[in-house]
Amino acid sequence: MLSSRNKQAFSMSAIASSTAAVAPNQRHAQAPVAASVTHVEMANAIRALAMDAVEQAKSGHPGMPMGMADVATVLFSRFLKFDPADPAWPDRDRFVLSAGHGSMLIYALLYLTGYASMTLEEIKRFRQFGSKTPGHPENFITPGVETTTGPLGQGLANAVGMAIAERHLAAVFGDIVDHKTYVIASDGDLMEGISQEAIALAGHLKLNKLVVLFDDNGISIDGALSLSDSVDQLKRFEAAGWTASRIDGHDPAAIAAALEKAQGADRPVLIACKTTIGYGAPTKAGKSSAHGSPLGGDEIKGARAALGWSHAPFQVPDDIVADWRNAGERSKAVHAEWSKRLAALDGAQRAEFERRMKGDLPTHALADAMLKVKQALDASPKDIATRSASEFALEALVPAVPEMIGGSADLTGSNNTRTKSMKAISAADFAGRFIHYGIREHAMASAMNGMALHGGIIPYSGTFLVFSDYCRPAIRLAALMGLRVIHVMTHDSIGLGEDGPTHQPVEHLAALRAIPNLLVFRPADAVETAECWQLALEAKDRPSVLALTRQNLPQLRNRLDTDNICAAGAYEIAGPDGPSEVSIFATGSEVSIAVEAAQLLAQRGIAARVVSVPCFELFLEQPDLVRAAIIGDARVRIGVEAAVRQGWDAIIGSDGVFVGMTDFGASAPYKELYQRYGITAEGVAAAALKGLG
Ligand SMILES: Cc1ncc(C[n+]2csc(CCOP(=O)(O)OP(=O)(O)O)c2C)c(N)n1
Ligand SMILES: [Mg+2]
Repeated sequence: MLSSRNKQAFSMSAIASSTAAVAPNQRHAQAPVAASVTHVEMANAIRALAMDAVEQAKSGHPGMPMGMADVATVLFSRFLKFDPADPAWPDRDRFVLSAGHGSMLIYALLYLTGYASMTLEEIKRFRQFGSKTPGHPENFITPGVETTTGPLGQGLANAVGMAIAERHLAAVFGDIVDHKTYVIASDGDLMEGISQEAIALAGHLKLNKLVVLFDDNGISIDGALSLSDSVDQLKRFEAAGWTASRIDGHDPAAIAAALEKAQGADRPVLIACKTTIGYGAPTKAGKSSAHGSPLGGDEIKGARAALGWSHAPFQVPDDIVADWRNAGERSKAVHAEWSKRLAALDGAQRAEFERRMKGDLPTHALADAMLKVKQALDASPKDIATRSASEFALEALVPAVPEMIGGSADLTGSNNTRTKSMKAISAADFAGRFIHYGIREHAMASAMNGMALHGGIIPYSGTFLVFSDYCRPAIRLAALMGLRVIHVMTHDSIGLGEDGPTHQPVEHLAALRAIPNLLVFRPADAVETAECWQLALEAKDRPSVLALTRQNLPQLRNRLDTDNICAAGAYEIAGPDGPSEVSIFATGSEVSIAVEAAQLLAQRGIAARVVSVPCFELFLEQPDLVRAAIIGDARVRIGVEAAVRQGWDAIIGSDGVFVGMTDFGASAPYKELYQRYGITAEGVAAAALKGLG
């Protein structure tokens, strides 16, 4: 099945001369390694490792790595700026394997180019517990893997965020930030809806250092792509403001020429690489049967013969490994030059760059900003919506924490995420700190992951809480990866009123709380909002959601606490001096209702305390004794939240009383809705009386 051209042994120098007419791009283009082995041999090393590892694991996806081996070989041996000795080099090109099922492609590349942690032993342990070679690439497991991929489309949108981060940091720090973001994306990546949002945003922002290599193999799991798709991808990308071309993805000269051309692009670049899935496999190449299962002994034997690869499983001849290692050394000089440029930077600027890339907060500035906010709220309390309280906090936090990049999915005025001084990021000026993501929640959340992964940026965004569903796959990955991204999600209950049940979140808090490693904050007033912002910023290894109200709320915290009282996740906000018969636990807008209910109960001689629970996760992480003290020993426990009960039993127990929602809400003024659903001080007091019997 191999064409004679593809069988032909291309020497690296032959490729170099075939593209010599293209002007090398100053700092990026590095001379091809003086190689003794052929391109085909280098690519076949990837193919062989992929089929052998999948075979040994008895599971995995050999087709994609075998199909994209030529593209990856040209990229990694001639274009990608990277240093296996320093996987965290801030100015490395980012390589994103969006088609994460092809994980053996990147594992083979990491091994061959010389990442110390990727040994042949790890390749042999593909997909085994505790290996560096999990089923899909996980950036927190494997050095050299930039992001965790597998859910199709995410990697592509992550890459858009990385490319935005690069442009922004270059605008702030100059030429110590100057790298590309390369993506390998499959048919599935481009079919997912998120890809449309991502490519539209990338095209709009003219992210000219973003290059997508599309594995244009016309095959997905069900069979030929023609079963389900007839999009002209070139036209689609061009319509979004990209430059797009199609090449033979098995022709190294064509691949090199397309990548060379991409170096000087003035907009994002799509290179559709026509490939054969499972390239080399005698009966399965070009078929979906090569996609996601071991090829089998006979097929592998046939593939070895067709590819001219006579070596034993997992064996790559020394000269081929040596040439791959040379490819891994290619950027050493560029790396050294970069280190010199960094060292030559003004000391303060260098320290600032290093601080940001490490993800350390400007501790003093942040503490000063927090104090300023708390003093202002103490001096003149604000009975405002928590979305406005968030804006008030941001006015102090954004200048203090310059790595914060805000945004909104077209709800800027409703989410209150843009402070007065913030300029918008645009294609013409990336120095701004606010992103108009457009109505693209999913790509927004995923691009934020990419920014956080890039480093140097703490992204925060805005949309309505009900649309957290549109962000959820990306939020889940942020939690899995442990990324500091902060989602401001306003209009957090029936308290938004007239927009009605389509916009009133009911199950969303519970659904978000179900995601491990995600902090879901629901502050009760302006002071709690500031404290929750601080906690979200300080949560270096996890994402946060701030659920904020549309409606105004009274300021309940009227004492200046310099400590962050929300840090324990829950605390008694009101209560009698002595023991209580009733404990009322509430979050956000329902805390003031709970406080009123306690007052009603006090009038009837019943002692009730109120516990504000701004963050379930932080509360449930407290030591047993702390948790027990906050929960207390009142006879009746009541939970109040304008949302479903799910999750609340962890606090009130299965015998606790819950005042909240069981249905979707309705379109009406919010005060009337609270009345009709019984989420009122009277309702809570009545529930307490009933509980007391
Ligand atoms: C969001 C999402 N849906 C479904 C899947 C399961 N899945 C993995 S690969 C794939 C499609 C395979 O086609 P393609 O992307 O073209 O990859 P190829 O077979 O060409 O390697 C699917 C549906 C997934 N990983 N992510
Ligand atoms: Mg495909």
